[in-house]
Amino acid sequence: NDLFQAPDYYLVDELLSEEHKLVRDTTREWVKREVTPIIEEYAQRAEFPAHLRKGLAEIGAYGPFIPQEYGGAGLDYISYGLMMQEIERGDSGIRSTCSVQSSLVMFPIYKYGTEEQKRKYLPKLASGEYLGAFGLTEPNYGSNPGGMVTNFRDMGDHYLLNGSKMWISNAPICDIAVVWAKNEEGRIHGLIVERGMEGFTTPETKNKWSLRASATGELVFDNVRVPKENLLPGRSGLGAPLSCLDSARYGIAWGAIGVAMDCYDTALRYAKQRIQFDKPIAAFQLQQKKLAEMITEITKAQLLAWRLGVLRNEDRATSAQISMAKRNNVEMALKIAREARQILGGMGITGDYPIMRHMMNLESVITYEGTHDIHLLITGADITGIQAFK
Ligand code: TGC
Ligand code: FAD
Repeated sequence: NDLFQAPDYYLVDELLSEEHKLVRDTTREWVKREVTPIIEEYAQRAEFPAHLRKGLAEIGAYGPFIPQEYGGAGLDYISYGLMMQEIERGDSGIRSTCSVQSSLVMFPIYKYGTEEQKRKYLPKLASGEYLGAFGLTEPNYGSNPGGMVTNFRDMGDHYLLNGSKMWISNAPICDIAVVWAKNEEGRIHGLIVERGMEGFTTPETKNKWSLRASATGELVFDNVRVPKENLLPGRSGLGAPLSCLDSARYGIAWGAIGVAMDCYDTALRYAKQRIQFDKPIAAFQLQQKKLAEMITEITKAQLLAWRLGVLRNEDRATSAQISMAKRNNVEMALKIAREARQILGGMGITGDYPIMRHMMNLESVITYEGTHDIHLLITGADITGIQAFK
């Protein structure tokens, strides 16, 4: 078996079902064949590998937890997590595309959409015919999305949408966007905006040193006429977009483990082969400390993610529990990337190894979907009952 041998120090595999392992191995095999050989080149060119769209759909990475009657894979949340782990082992940017499509576009349409909206959009999103984007963040409202100024007005037979969203994954290449905007009363609602609607543009954000293989951009709405049937009627208020973030943040908690495993595995192999002072550098205590701490942290993160997955499957995972896992696991992966980079010495800064790309990607992952600080404050509010955001 020449598949990547994932570290599994506490035999976490024994906690997985046959279906989980099948999903994971299929995804792992696909990532190894389709992503690993090309990703460095695309990242260097700052280009999203658009040809992967179809393959991602084929392995079920768009809406794994959406029921099959709407084109999803009908899998549980642990399978979703394992898929994100394997895809992010390839690249955080490719995982981002899947997170947005599954948790931020398909999830709200499935949860809060009408039957017609579900039938119209979900199968096309699942098959990759449509790529979606999620517009919550604005230039002046990032951590505080409740302050958003993007708005829509009821014009009788349609809505008129104005405003702009910033830092939106998939924006330049999206076919539809789930956009959060305020009505006349200041209440937040989700609207499905389609490419081609007059006044809707998606300029690309250039000059990123992070998530270079993911397309990021703005969503700009200049008097866009949105048909009334494109409003998601099932839920309004800030809780609606935040519930989508719960699903995406959950997936990121798993995805970060994939990155950490890749960095650890790369560093361990290198340390065993690289000779200095007549010994492999793995023989030196300082390098062993780094590697031993890495596997300890990966193991803790795996257990956190697995338990969270069980709770999520039972619909018992709280938002605060999800925040804790997203925060812990992303920081864990970023620290491991930095240490792994050092183990490789000068070689660590090149694109011949994946570590530097992973490290730079994680600088976005630790900021988006709620910054590291915001997740800490969510835990703080949960345990004290006192919100320290405002
Ligand atoms: P607050 O007053 O606490 O809450 C407002 C309402 O929302 C409810 N709520 C939630 N509901 C569901 N899920 C959650 N996680 C929820 N958290 C809160 C809450 O009960 C309340 O409901 P109600 O009925 O009482 O109105 O809101 P706040 O304005 O004080 O903000 C709280 C805070 C700071 C935690 C929240 O705004 C936050 O999470 N900020 C971070 C913003 C963020 O994460 N943005 C992410 C943008 S999307 C993105 O980054 C995609 S990257 C994609 C990729 O490429 O992978
Ligand atoms: P700010 O909110 O301005 O925060 C700046 C700093 O201040 C941070 O360190 C923060 O922790 C700190 N801070 C803020 N408030 C507090 C407080 N109350 N207490 C203490 N410290 C605080 N958004 C979308 O809607 N859709 C997407 O698809 C999407 N994709 C993204 C892709 C990329 C590559 C990136 C980088 C971002 C993406 N985002 C997306 C936006 C992302 O969610 C925001 O960047 C994030 O929520 C932080 O907002 P901000 O950048 O405006 O930072």
